[in-house]
Amino acid sequence: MTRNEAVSLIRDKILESRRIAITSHLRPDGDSICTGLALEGMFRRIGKQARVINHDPTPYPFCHMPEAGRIRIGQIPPRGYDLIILLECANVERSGMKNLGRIFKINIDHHYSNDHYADINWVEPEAAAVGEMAFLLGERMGIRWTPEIAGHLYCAVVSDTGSFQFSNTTARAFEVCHKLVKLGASPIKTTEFLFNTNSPEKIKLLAQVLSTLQINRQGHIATIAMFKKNLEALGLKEIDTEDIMTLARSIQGIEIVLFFKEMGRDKFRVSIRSKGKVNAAAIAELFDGGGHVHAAGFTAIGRHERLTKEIPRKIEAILKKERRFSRKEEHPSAPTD
Ligand SMILES: [Mn+2]
Repeated sequence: MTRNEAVSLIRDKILESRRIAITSHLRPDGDSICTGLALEGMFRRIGKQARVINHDPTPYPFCHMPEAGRIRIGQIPPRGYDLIILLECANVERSGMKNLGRIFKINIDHHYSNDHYADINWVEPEAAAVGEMAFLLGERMGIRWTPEIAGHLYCAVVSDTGSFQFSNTTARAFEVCHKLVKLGASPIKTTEFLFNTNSPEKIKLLAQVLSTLQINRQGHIATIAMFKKNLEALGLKEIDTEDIMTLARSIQGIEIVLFFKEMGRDKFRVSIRSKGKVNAAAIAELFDGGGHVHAAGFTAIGRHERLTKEIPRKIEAILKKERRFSRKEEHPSAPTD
């Protein structure tokens, strides 16, 4: 199905629906939260009953948006909605929602790994954010925009592109943001809100996490770690750590950052960020995870000391093999070694 076909089907389904629930993945991020609120606003403008219902609470700083109070936390009731839109969910389980079996589902995502499980699937890995996709949908629906809706979509794109720094920053992302600013989104307000609201505890945490920095001998894989005790000592709960990874990735020569977040005893969520030709999603898949080309993740079980040695070593071996292979591809007549 082409994008055009998917967007038309989605538009028609929305128009014929009365009560629409919008949900996103567990531990929702700026893109999924702001896009959810924007879609809710868009659908209400065309007379629909719409509501964002997320399984997990809204994290900082998004919980401080005045509209965050509109988000319901919990389960989508099995009756009462005739359409559910799932944002950035590779499968229904990712939403944390149960008993959605019979309700019509639309799956909107910009990640490579997606099970295409819904009645309509619009999966576009080239999109910078689902916020960008929601804007294209709104244009097709002829939505009369408000500064509030434009602001949410702009915030979604800025948040997912790391303020237009990541590799997903495309001409179309700029084009969409250009239109959103014209429609009333405020770049300065968004930047202040997203990036200049750190608490002192967050900066102390940043220092602790960066002090765990290890770099492999070749100098291209950086490892950092965050333990539960770090968060507890500072009285922090779930916290956005994207900026900490961005700092580790700013080290010259670093192509991959592995961020180990302790989830439980000997259990870590490992976030991967990569640069250039290194495919983070492909690496994550080797460890049963998934994600984007430059941002992915997986779960690892074992002692931290052992994992931070073994995992970079495995990745080194894979990269070495891949690079030898691609060199041969580029120079087919080169002697094999
Ligand atoms: Mn996103």
